[in-house]
Amino acid sequence: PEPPPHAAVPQAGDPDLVLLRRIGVVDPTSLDDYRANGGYAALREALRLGSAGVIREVSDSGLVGRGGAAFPTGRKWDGTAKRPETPRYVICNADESEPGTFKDRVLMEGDPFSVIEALTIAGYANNAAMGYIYIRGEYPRALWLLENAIELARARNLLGTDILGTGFDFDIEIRRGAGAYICGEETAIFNSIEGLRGEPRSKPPFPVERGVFGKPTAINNVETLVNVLPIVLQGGPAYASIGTGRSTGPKLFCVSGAVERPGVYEVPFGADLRELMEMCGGVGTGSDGRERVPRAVLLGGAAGGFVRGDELDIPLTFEGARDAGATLGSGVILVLDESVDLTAILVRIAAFFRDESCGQCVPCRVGTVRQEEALVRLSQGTGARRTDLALLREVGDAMRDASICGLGQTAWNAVESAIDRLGAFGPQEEPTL
Ligand code: L3W
Ligand code: SF4
Repeated sequence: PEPPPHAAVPQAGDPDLVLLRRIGVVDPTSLDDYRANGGYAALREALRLGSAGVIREVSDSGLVGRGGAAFPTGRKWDGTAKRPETPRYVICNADESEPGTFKDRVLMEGDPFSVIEALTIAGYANNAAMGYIYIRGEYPRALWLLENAIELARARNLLGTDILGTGFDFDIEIRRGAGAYICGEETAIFNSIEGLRGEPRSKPPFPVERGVFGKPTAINNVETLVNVLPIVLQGGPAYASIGTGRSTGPKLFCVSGAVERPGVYEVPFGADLRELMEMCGGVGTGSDGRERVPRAVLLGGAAGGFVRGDELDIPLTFEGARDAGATLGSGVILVLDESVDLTAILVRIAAFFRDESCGQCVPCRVGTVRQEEALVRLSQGTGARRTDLALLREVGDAMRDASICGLGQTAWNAVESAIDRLGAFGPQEEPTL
C-alpha cells in the first residue's frame, strides 16, 4: 500500500498551518469529518457575500496563481465573470506534472473536500454552470478520493441544483490525463476535455474570453483554489497581511533531494531559502557519514533554474526570486549535493522536454532535440565544446522567443542557469558557432 499523504508533510498536525492544516488530521473519505474541521464554512460565507463580494475579497487578498506564472486570481475571475457569453466554466488544473512537484497531490489526497469546496466557490463567483477537475492519470488515489468527495457532496446538496436552497446550480466532473506533461498547459487541457489532441492553443485569446468549448473559463491550479477558502473566511485584507506586499499568503514548497526531511512545507511568503532548508533539517550527512555540502538548488523544477549552494539567502517570494534571476515556479526546491552528476541531470531534463514536446511548433519540436544532442556530446566529451555551448545558447534563445507555449519557452531555463550560474561544462568563453 502507498504511504498516507501526511507522510510527505513533516509539519502535519501543526495547528498554525493554513493550507495543510487538515492533512493527517481529517479522514479524507468523510464529509462529516471535513465539516467537523471547519469544512464548508467558506461556501456558506461565499453564498452570503455574493459573487461580486467573493471576487472583491479574492482581489483584495492579492492571491496570485500557484501553478508557476503568478497571475492575479482576482483579475482572472473578474474577467471571466464579466463576459457576456454563457455558459461559463471553471476548471481546477490538477495535472501536476512538473518534475519535483507533489503539493497538489498532498492536498487532493489529504484534504479532497477542500478542493471540491474551493472549486464550488470559484463556480459561484464566476457564475459558471459547470466545473471540471483535470487530474493527471498517475494519481489514482487522488482520483478516487475526489470522486468520493463529489458523490458525498452531491448527496448533501453541496453540489447539484439549488445548492443549500440558494438557487445556485453547479456540478463538477473529473477528466483524467493520460501521462502527457503538456496536458497541464491550460489550453491543452481545453483541447483534451473537448476530445481533441492535447496541444496548446495560441494565446490570446486568453481563457477568460475563450476557454473550454470556446466559452469564458477560469482555470486555476489546485493550490490556488485551496487558498480561496481562508480568503473568504478571513477576508481579503487579512489574508494580504500574510507574506510580503507582492507575494501574499502562505505558500507550499516541495522540497526533495539532499535534505534530511524532504516533503511538502507550508511557509508564509518571505522566508528565505536558507530558513526553509533549515526547517527541512539541512542537507545532513551522506550515506558515507560525511557532512553533505549543498552544491546547487533547482528552483521551479525542470522549467525553472539553478541557484548555487552559496546563494541560499534568496527570498522565497515571486519578486525576490525574480530579482535574484531565479523563479519560484510551482514551488519545487530540489537540493543537489556535491555527489550529484550535474551533467547527467541536465541530459535528463533535456530528454524530458524532448519527450514531452507536443511537436506542434518547430522551435520546440526541433530545439528540444538539438538541445539534448548537444548536452549528450558535452557530457561525453565528444564534439566541439565551444561550438556546442554556442549552439545551446542559440537554440535556447530561439525556443524561448518563438515557441507557442510555456514548455518550449522554458525548456532551456535550467540548462542556461547551470551553464551561467553553476559553471557547468567549465568557464565560459565568447560563444561562437
Ligand atoms: C487574462 C490576460 N488572463 C495571462 C492568464 C493565463 C494563465 C495565467 C498565466 O504558465 C507557467 C510557467 C512555469 N488576461 C492574461 C491572462 N493570463 N495573461 O494567467 O499565464 P501565462 O501565459 O503567463 O503562463 P502559463 O502558460 O499558464 C506557465 C509553469 O507554468 N510550468 C509548469 C507548471 C507546472 C505545474 C505543476 O506541475 N503543477 O504548475 C511550465 O512552464 O512555471 O511559469 O491562466 O490564461 N491578459
Ligand atoms: Fe507543443 Fe512545444 Fe510548441 Fe508548446 S512549445 S505548443 S509543447 S511544440
